[in-house]
Amino acid sequence: MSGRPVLYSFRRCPYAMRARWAVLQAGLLVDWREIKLQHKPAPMLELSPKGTVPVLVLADGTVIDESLEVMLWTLAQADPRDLCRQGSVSQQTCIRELINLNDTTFKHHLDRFKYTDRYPGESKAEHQRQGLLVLRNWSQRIEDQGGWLVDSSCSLADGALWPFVRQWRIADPEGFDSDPTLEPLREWLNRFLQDPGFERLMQRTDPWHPAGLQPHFPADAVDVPIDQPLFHLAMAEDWTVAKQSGDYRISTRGLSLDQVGFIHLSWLEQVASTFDRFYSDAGAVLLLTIDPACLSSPLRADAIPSGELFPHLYGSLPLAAVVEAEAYRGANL
Ligand SMILES: N[C@@H](CCC(=O)N[C@@H](CS)C(=O)NCC(=O)O)C(=O)O
Repeated sequence: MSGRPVLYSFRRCPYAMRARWAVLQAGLLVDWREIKLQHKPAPMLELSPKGTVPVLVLADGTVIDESLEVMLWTLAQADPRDLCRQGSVSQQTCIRELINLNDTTFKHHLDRFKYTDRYPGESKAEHQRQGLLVLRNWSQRIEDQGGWLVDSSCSLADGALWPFVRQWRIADPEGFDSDPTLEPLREWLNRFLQDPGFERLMQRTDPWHPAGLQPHFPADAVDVPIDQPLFHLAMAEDWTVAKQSGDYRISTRGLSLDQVGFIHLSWLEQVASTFDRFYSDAGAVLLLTIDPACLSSPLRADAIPSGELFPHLYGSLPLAAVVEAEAYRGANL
């Protein structure tokens, strides 16, 4: 046993997709049990007799078997982009209402439009009409709010809905792609589909068996050992701001934690090449030495496109975790 939460999942299920999306956002690693809907594993059914995915089983045995609850638990561990809009009750209400509309009305019409043969006597055209009313409403919202459903940045509502909008598009690609009123919604959906996270959350693995391989999700990531120091190159002026405000919230040169969702870190042997790639023409640069044992936000080493793993911190960097901040000018100086 790894001590990680266990996630029972099914690759193409939109509910499981949104749960895995939240796991990616929070910087967590979970033990990944891919299931076949026709052959659900007995241990899953013992824990959650209703037999739907996703199911998340925590280290203390707690079972979470509703996808929205899985997302909320996951983002309670870390929510570096404030997807849950902690500071705004009205935005939280808006998020709940949007998700509720998706999970009830929209899903109802989506199922009957997509799988009409499973619903004898139902009118495909009528469910298409009703589903499109919802989609057009979301599209208009996205336009009005400046790119996302709740405001001008991604929220829990966006993360919870996009797998279902994707399903609608799969059911009717020509209609979805040619409807001018859906243009903002198409752009919004494409942001999810073109994000590298999409490939990661659609990774494949064999159906789980107790005697087989025990993969984790995301499969390209690994835990970060907490007995080796971590490093971060910081612009001197950003470090000055952090010392005044109490924590450091820059992801990498010119990008904030809020924008990226994690802080880029390096292991010692990666510092010089990171400097050469991104900081060699910068002004005053500091090398921060970080004690990972002093961090409480999740740490996960994620693969960049070349396959190289880099440690990432899914939260702000507390000043107390920085054991040294010294000027850095590259390996050869
Ligand atoms: N309300 C549940 C719904 C989950 C759900 O219906 N998942 C489908 C797969 S997309 C499922 O497991 N169906 C069981 C089956 O088809 O046997 C949630 O949000 O987690």
